[in-house]
Amino acid sequence: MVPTSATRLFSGAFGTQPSGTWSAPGRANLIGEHTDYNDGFVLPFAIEHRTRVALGSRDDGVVRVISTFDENPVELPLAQLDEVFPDRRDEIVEWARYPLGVAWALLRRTGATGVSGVDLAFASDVPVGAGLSSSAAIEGATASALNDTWGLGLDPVTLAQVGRTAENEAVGAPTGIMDQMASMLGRTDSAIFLDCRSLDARVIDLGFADAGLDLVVIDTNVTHAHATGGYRERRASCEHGASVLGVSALRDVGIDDLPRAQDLLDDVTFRRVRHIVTENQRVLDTVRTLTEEGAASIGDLLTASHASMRDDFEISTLELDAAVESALGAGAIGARMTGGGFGGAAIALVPHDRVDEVRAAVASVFAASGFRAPTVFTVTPSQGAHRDG
Ligand code: GAF
Repeated sequence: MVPTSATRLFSGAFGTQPSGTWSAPGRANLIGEHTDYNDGFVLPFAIEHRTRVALGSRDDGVVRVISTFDENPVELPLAQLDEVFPDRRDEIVEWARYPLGVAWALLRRTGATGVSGVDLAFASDVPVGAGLSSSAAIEGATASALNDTWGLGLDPVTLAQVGRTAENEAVGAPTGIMDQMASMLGRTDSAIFLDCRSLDARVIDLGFADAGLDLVVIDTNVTHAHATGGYRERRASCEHGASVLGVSALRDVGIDDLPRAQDLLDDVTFRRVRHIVTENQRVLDTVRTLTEEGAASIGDLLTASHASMRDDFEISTLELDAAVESALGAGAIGARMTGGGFGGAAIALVPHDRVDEVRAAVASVFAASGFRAPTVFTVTPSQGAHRDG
């Protein structure tokens, strides 16, 4: 096994060699924001930044986790996971709720008994708090490792559902399923077109390199906290809108229904609903445009998505707006914030020879505005979760 920071952490902390390593990526969302929990459409892709886990079995039914975030191991008998989650989760240090929550959700879903204890050591290069889903990466890596080790035989979509259960119930963040699906199903140079109602997933070729485009991430380094506050509120507004309109989810509201929705809803709820309805349409339009015309033609859809999140859904920030505007001004063909919002990162689709200009423009606008310096880097659509060694 090639030594990695996860295997080194494992042997340093546990004094033995792991029996295997697995990894799962973070994701960027090309388009389709807050549509997942409305049963709608999303088009995310896995990025090359990954969380790696080294695993060794134990014969005492105990799970021990350690990570480069926090080198103090957290230890619990598997039989006690049910006592801790969900009600006593506060007793577990926050990062460890993700892997322990996945173990809990896996055992609950499968009813498996008599599985071995495990030591797990995690190392991640997915930026935390950037809206690039470091949480789905740790969930996907854990779910893949335990699925193989415990011989559960679950498929990637089921593992994504397990990850979402962990996030919703063990961690307590009321998210949809987009991030876990992207992390499990990601493919090189492709995005995953996901129908969040049926969970049908189609691999869509992005062809960025052939179109001479780079996907640039602008991490504002302003941390989001969607477990509370804004994310939860937006979700509640969408549910309220759906219930007034008499549908089970906003997926069932079409563009033609918007005039009626405007008559029935208060202004704020109407704008939240309009974002979801138009964003679903933009995802469908983006998939069609990618397939028929190629990546060079999707820029305006990305930028329109940002405007909708800024003006209707109101989840952007001054930093994200500045990132989008300065990238567009320096030659990006489209740009938008990505992820849950209230901070985190924007993405920009940029002709290869304009990337340095975009980088410089964003840095200079941030400095002139007195914002914290952003981190700007390119990402490549990458492979989803797998066993590494
Ligand atoms: C976060 C959530 F985890 C996703 O489920 C999704 O709702 C996203 O915000 C917004 O599109 O990443």
